[in-house]
Amino acid sequence: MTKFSERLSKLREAHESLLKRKNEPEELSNGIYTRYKYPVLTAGHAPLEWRYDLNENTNPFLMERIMINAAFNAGAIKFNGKYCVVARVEGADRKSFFAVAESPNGVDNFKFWDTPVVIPQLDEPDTNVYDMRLTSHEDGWIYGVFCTERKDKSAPEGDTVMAVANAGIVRTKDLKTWERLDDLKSYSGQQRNVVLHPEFIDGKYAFYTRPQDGFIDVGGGGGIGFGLSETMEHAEVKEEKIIDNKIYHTIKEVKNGMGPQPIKTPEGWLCLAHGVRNTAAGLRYVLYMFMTSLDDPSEVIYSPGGYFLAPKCSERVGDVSNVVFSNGWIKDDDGRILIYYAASDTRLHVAETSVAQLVDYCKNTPSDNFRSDLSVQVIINMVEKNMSK
Ligand code: M1P
Repeated sequence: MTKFSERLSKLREAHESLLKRKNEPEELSNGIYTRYKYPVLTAGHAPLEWRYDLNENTNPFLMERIMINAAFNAGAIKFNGKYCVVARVEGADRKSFFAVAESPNGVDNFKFWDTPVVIPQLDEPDTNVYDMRLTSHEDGWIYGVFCTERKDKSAPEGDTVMAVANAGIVRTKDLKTWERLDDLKSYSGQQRNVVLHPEFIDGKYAFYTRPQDGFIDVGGGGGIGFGLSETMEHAEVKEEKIIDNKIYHTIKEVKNGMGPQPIKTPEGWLCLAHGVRNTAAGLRYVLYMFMTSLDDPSEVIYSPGGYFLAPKCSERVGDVSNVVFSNGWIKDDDGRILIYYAASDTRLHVAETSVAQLVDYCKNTPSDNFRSDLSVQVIINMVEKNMSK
């Protein structure tokens, strides 16, 4: 065996064993959801064929020619009986792209398809693309709404940072061929974290938006907006109503954004979102939930206080530490829900729960009363209730 083939077989063995690793649920959960121990996707899951020139003549040292940095924020969908995620994969060159990975059970054995997703370009190409939300719409298409980032043309000379974010839109029937549609047109500045609602509202397409004045800072904008568009081919939201705002001294004080497409339940739409606050150590991203009315998804009917899921232990460390972010979840026919959440912009995890648990959580978790003394009163009420048993 040559050194090359010896190294190749070791690489293949390590890759196989990572992909085949069985995941384990945590032993004692909080009753709301159960985290799984291992990330379901990491940079190491990327196929060797993406990273190595496997020809001994042209790559005698069997070097990684293309390094993959991270695999994280993923849209998710059950497709042909398989649990599929469309992950944000980031190369060493800092460019993100999309790639589909599938699993037979949703909690382990995720394997990337042979090649990354090809996103057709518009007249002005995307510099970077990320965070695709997948919506299986009642019009029959699967839509992917993602963030497209381009250099800000109004940036002063020498400014190599200023960028503009907007919602790019693609659609597919097979997760393989993606048709590019016009980017979302809106009138409230930049957009990130845009999500398509799965049903028509008043015969129109409905979008959750996140207007923002700048690329990072939402400025005077922010909050989760809601607006309607006549078409998807040339999506245009003329008016945005803020349905869930950022609020002083809460987990969403700095900004927030919708997570995956909402899940319909007999009691309302389950919505998962992320909230951001500032700390001396930088921004902290957590997940939170709310429910909206079945009759009017722009009306919030339950708003549990505080975070739903926050970065814990090793999840707290990564390229952008102290971040959890989710743009994908899957509901099974039996009501099981798998929440795909990414840790610190580096890897993808899964937590398991159910429609019944999440509805109970949204209806019965005390809301935020915005003051310490009122939080104390909520605890005392609970203690008194327990003592009177
Ligand atoms: O780095 C944390 C997250 O930052 C952005 O989210 P938001 O627009 O709410 O600040 C996104 O770039 C997201 O991908 C990233 O995980």
